[in-house]
Amino acid sequence: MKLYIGNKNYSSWSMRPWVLLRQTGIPFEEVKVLFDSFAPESNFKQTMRKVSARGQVPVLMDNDLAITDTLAIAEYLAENFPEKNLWPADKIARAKARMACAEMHSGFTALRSNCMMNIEANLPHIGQIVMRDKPAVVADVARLEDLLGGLLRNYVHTHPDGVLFGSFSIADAYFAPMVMRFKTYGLPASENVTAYMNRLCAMPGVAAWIADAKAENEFRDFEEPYRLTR
Ligand SMILES: N[C@@H](CCC(=O)N[C@@H](CS)C(=O)NCC(=O)O)C(=O)O
Repeated sequence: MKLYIGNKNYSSWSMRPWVLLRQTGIPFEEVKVLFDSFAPESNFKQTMRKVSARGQVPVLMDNDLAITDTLAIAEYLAENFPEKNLWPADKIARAKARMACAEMHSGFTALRSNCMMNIEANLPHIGQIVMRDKPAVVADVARLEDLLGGLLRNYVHTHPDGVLFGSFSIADAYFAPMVMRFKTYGLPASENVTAYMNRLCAMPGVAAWIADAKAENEFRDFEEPYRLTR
């Protein structure tokens, strides 16, 4: 299988399936298509449109099947590798994990658009301004605390990994880019949620992505609303 991804520093959607594959030891080949721009004539768009008409990353290629959209990729992997328990085994936990991923997929738009993923950057001063001026971001941060805090209270004691549903699942991969945003922008979280974020960052699959992102050195102005120079 091949996974097409964008810049590791910026591409939050790419991070999710990559972390899922790497953390669970499913073999795959990474194909990185660096962002130049998202204009139709850009190298990124021209390259990705040849892979799938949608022209976005991530794309999972399994032989000649191109799967687009992170949730569809995660479901495909869960079906093909049942022994990896990518979703929690318990039906109720699985329903909650799916709810959390679906909410992540379609929600948290204010947080996502005002605090774009930028792993290499350290922007706590921007986080403070955003939290002062953007009530929708404040609401997203509160909702995330509520969601993660609630799951951690219910499940964390069931496994020493201390992740969302006891052992690493699609839900943890789904929230990893959000954790990156909390770190870059110094967003507030409770002690319990902060400890989870730190545990997640230390997991080998997540740590490997972070290390690659920090070493990448491929910066793009259109992904950098807050930095004029580096
Ligand atoms: N819902 C899609 C979102 C994918 C997405 O927005 N990818 C971004 C990179 S993180 C992209 O390819 N942007 C280029 C564009 O929209 O033209 C998914 O879950 O995979």
